[in-house]
Amino acid sequence: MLSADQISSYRENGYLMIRDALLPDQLATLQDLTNEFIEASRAVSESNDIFDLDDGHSAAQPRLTRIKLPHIRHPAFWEVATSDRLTSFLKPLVGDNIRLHTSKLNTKAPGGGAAVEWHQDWAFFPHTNDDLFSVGIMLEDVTLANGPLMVIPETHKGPVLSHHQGGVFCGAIDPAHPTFDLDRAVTLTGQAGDMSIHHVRLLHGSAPNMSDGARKILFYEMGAADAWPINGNSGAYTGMSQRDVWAKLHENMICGTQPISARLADVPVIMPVPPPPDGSSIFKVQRSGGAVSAFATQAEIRSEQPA
Ligand SMILES: O=C(O)CCC(=O)C(=O)O
Repeated sequence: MLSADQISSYRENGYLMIRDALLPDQLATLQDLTNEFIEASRAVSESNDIFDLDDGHSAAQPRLTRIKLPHIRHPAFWEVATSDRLTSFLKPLVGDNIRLHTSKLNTKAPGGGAAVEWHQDWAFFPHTNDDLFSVGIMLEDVTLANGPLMVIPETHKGPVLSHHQGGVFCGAIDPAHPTFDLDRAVTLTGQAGDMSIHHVRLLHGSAPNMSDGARKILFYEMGAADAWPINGNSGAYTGMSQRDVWAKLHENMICGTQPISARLADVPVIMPVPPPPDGSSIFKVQRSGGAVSAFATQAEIRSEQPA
């Protein structure tokens, strides 16, 4: 359950922190499984359907940015998502009918694990309404040092900023954008078992993990079941890649050109196309799409400091 204050705070600010959201046995199960997946990644030398590898990954030292789609990798991830415990926090925000859009377990590796550049999830998967959010379950303590999620309150009520660079979708805003105000950012730290919820249009990002432990946050992207995905980001539903969808749109043109804007009532939408060369995870989208980093300088300064 959520209190009336929590609900109005979410509506006003676009995010919410819930302490001890997971039951102890749920947390322990997911922690064990996550460690097993990280162990299994020792056998992998290239990113694949399950693992998104970070720079420097090796059998001796696993370095992952992400375990992809955990809800289909092991039933426990689905069971937690659908548990009465979790849904009791979500129903007050978007009603009783909730659908999962996707899931990911971002396991930012120790000692510099990749930043996530500032973005709005909505830019990746626009829907017919914006009653969608991302649930972030902390599987280990999240501290200032290990690349916590940062959010800019109330931006979910503002415009959807451009996530394009050089005419390509790059999954990140330009940090030089005049409305981007880092001074307003709130850092979401917490203990294992705590959970954040952020609105699909809220601006958020996270710095590299400069600690000596992995930063593990399990994200479920969900929303009201009456929010229908707008075609063009149909990969999660059709199995088609963004590249194939983009090609198909062109194939079907009778005359003229395919615009990247879409006309809709009430919700601002910019379609996440043309896709970048590698769309296999947000890390790869931002890197291959040429996103301008808000964190590069910070990471460089930190890595230049003597150990
Ligand atoms: O892992 C993080 O810190 C942020 C993840 C995120 O925003 C995303 O994957 O869309």
